Amino acid sequence: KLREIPGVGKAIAEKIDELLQTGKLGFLENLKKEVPESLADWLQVPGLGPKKIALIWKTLNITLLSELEAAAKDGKIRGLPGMGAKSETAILEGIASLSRRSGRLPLGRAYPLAQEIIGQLKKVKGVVAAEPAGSLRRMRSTVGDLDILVAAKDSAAVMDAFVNLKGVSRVLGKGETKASIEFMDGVRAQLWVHAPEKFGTALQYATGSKDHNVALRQIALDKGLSLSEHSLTKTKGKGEILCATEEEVYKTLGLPWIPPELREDHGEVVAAKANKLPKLIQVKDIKTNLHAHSTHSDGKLSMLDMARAAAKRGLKVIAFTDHSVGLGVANGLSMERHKEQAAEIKKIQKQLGDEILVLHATEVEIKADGSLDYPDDFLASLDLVVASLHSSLRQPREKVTERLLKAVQNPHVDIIGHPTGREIPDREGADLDMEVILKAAAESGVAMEISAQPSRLDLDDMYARRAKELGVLLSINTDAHSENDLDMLHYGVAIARRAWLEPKDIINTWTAKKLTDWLKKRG
Ligand code: DGT
Ligand code: CA
Ligand code: ZN
Repeated sequence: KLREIPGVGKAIAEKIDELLQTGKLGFLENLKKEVPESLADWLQVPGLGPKKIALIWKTLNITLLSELEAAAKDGKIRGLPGMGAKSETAILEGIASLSRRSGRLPLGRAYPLAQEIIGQLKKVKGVVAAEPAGSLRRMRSTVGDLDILVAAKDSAAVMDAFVNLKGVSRVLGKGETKASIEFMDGVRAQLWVHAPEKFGTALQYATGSKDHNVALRQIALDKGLSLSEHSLTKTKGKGEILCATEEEVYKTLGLPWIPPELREDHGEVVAAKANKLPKLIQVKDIKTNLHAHSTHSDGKLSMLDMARAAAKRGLKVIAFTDHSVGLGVANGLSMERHKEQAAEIKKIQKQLGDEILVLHATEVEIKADGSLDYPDDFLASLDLVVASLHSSLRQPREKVTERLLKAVQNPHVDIIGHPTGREIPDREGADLDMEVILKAAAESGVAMEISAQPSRLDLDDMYARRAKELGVLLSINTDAHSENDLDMLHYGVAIARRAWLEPKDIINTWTAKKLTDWLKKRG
């Protein structure tokens, strides 16, 4: 019957038959004798295909990824037909990006995956609660693995559901209340099941960070208590306190509940003791989107549709920051085309009324020499200017810092977009002297962006927190190219929370009036 399937001929049918009968495939075994299996790893290196791999393997007689890397470093690839010094650099960069990729998982991938898993686990009978924990709950921009906590009286059913999730390739461990799995793409997830009356201590423990937990355990000890995953117990005599919620854990230790994004032992325990925790920014505080694209450059929606989508999400202002002329790949606008855009904004503003205010803006390229892609008088004529680095990111530290400084100090620039230019997980940001940049930003009054695009999250929390300390304003934007992108805002807000930012630190919390007054003053 196999041969009735379109595309399955005699050869394939025979192979399937052989696999089913013997569990082996002679054809594959022969191939494995001909071609070393480790060469398959090379295929993961971006830019390396079977032909080049065969050439390198047969001429240099190497088969391991580590040997390939060494050969590229020693300049042994450039002598091969069709290869040059550039190929060697490309191979080395490809291998470097591979090792980054196989390391930590971007939050933008981990978060939706965890939501999906949690949704599945919540359907299991007897599950009272299911929550993310670990670095995922603390919303780090990358996570090592997914930690998920479930409250249930009986663990068996939920453990089974977990190891049988769609896409699981390996079960790394499965006990009574703890299991660990690996998905096809190498992502790992852990499940911990606890009784509902102990869920508070369990969630607190598993959320971490490790350093935060160490600090809490010390506070517990000072109070004559020992804090564990299961409970708080008296160190002298008998007595056990069970906590169903995290609030009870912190309260028992004499502390207010600490938001997970702060739990890095970066001063939050001291602040909590003194009742001086920041009033962290929330998604609902954000009233404007000051970095968005339309079909005028590389966005997917017309300005009208995009503005409506933003208004639907409660935003009061949207700035269209389509790309500037030099970014040809993104259909950057000439000054001539800006006239059309200005006319269209006038028209759609009438249609939109006071639903949302549309600003005529630009995302202007910071060119390799530090100059901007439009002349100053043109920038002055726009409502708002975002300046961003998209090219020549690998310039030496001094040069690229100097280049960004020029943009920071240009009085017409209002926001520096995704300042380091990093892309998670493949591309590291420019080698900037951020301390110098942030001090200059404090002086010039330019706002530094926290890009909410999950592939950017740039500035990241450490820099954003330093920015606040130095008195720099921040701006959280989605850099939206589609309607869906508008829903990525919460990632940017999470990074801002990790940076201890409050509504007053972020220009997107301002009213339309306050914002436009600020923009006019800046010129
Ligand atoms: P990751 O996965 O590398 O991004 O980082 P985490 O923070 O998720 O760490 P992970 O997955 O090793 O452990 C999950 C949580 O378990 C962690 O946030 C806190 C808790 N934990 C792990 N090891 C220890 C430990 O040695 N002591 C304490 N107190 N807690 C720990
Ligand atoms: Ca983890
Ligand atoms: Zn952009």
